[in-house]
Amino acid sequence: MDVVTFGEAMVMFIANEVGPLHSVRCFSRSLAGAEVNTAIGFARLGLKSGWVSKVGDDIFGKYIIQHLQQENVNIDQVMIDKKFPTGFQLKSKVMNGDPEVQYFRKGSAASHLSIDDFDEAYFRSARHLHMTGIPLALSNSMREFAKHVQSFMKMEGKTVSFDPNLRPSLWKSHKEMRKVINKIAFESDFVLPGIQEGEFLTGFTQPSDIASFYLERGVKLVVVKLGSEGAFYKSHNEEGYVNSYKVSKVIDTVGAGDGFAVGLVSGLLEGIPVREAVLRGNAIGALAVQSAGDSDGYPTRTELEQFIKHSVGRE
Ligand code: KDG
Repeated sequence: MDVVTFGEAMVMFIANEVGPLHSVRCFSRSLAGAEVNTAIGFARLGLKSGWVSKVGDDIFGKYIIQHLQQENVNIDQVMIDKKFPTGFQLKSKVMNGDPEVQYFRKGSAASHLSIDDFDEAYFRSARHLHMTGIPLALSNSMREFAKHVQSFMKMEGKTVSFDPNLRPSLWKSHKEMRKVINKIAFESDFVLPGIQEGEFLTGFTQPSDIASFYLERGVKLVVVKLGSEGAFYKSHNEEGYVNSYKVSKVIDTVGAGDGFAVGLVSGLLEGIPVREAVLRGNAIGALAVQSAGDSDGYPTRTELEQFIKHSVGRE
């Protein structure tokens, strides 16, 4: 495999009409979960990706498995848990800004993933591990699993990318969130915070200072996502801003950060220059915001190449 990832997938019901969630009558079913989004994104580009998790023995679990089979994501390590259910979430439809999200995931099957479920050979078979901060917040057992996977992959000489993906509502306190997330970030090769996440995690406001904070603690490359302003990257020998692509209509911003990770990490794994990998991240982010589902807008390899070639309207 090229990339392995792990986390929680949820069935997502997206409102068909604009308005607060409690007033919505009709929803469309889709799939959510930062890590599963990235696994789908990598597979669409033709990389071999695997996603490790647990789902409940229920229709939501069946839906997730079927969806991932259709997307060619390896699910050999997706376990079916007889005791706990698959989580789900509702997402509102908005004209501007970020949608309202309500989770129904407490005590889900995925949150029971633990070190007992760790399969050494499966993780060893991947070149790269992509992680996000969400599993660190879901349960103690999942946090231990995450730490274990990261140290194992590092010991095996694999590269690790980490997107903090801060979800304050899932954490007991901001202090704990900062401490736990930074500990994992310091042990990663590539760290990809959004600008506000970077500010919160480091106390700095400038992308360059946020990046230096992590570089000084052992990280090799930091890419700070700046939304419609593009992204800033910094390693020990290069740095720069990469503009975003012009987007005609933003439909839903959720899933854009995961799309960015797919572009960046796939580029790095393919050995293209860092700047081009960041540009690829921006391209997938731009495609992602133009559709309602988290991963619906992620491109195939041909779609990505066409988009980059024809998007002359870069700001
Ligand atoms: O990155 C997109 C995710 O936020 C979304 O799919 C839901 O993973 C999710 C979460 O736990 O918030």
